[in-house]
Amino acid sequence: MNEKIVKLQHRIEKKLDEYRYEHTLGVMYTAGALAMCHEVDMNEALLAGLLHDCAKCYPDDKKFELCEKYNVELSDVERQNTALIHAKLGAVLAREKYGVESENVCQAIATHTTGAPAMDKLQQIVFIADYIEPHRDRAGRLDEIRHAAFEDLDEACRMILTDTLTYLSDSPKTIDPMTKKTYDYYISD
Ligand code: DGI
Ligand code: FE
Ligand code: FE
Repeated sequence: MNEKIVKLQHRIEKKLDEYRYEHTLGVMYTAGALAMCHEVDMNEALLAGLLHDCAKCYPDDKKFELCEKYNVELSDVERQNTALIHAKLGAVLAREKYGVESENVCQAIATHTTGAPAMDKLQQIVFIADYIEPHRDRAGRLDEIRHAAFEDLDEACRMILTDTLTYLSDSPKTIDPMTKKTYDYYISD
């Protein structure tokens, strides 16, 4: 784990509440382990895991203010479902505030909530690690998905997308078009 990541860890700790910081460390180490397993750059996975929720704990008005400042364009669905904003905003903060130079890392942060069609391995790893990290305990069949994640990234994505779509369909939340596009891509693949 490189020195840059250790330094950033202290900055991120100050920006998150206790639960979110513990979750973040879980995602970081899970992403690192998945990277080892699937031959992806470990430091990129650790960095993306560490920063994936860096914009999560700002109040909504601050999120909107930061989006304006950094020219992050929001869709109507994002404006109405503010829990979605932290992914795109987090990618921009990673670049502008935390000095991340890797576009791959920023992209993996941007897509960690909805996924995206044809994700690269780093994107898949962050998307999956967010769902399976050790503190997560609410979703169904977590043991099965955790096992699949170390065998087959596409299969783990399919399982997560299937369960997420079912979960969102049962809730009053609007399904983001990107969530649906990602689902269609992986399920019909
Ligand atoms: O940030 P985390 O809690 O670690 O996890 P996340 O980035 O996957 O965000 C989860 C939140 O995003 C949760 O409140 C559900 C919401 N979400 C994910 N996909 C969609 C969605 N909300 C809406 N409205 N539509 C989606 O497609
Ligand atoms: Fe998130
Ligand atoms: Fe997360």
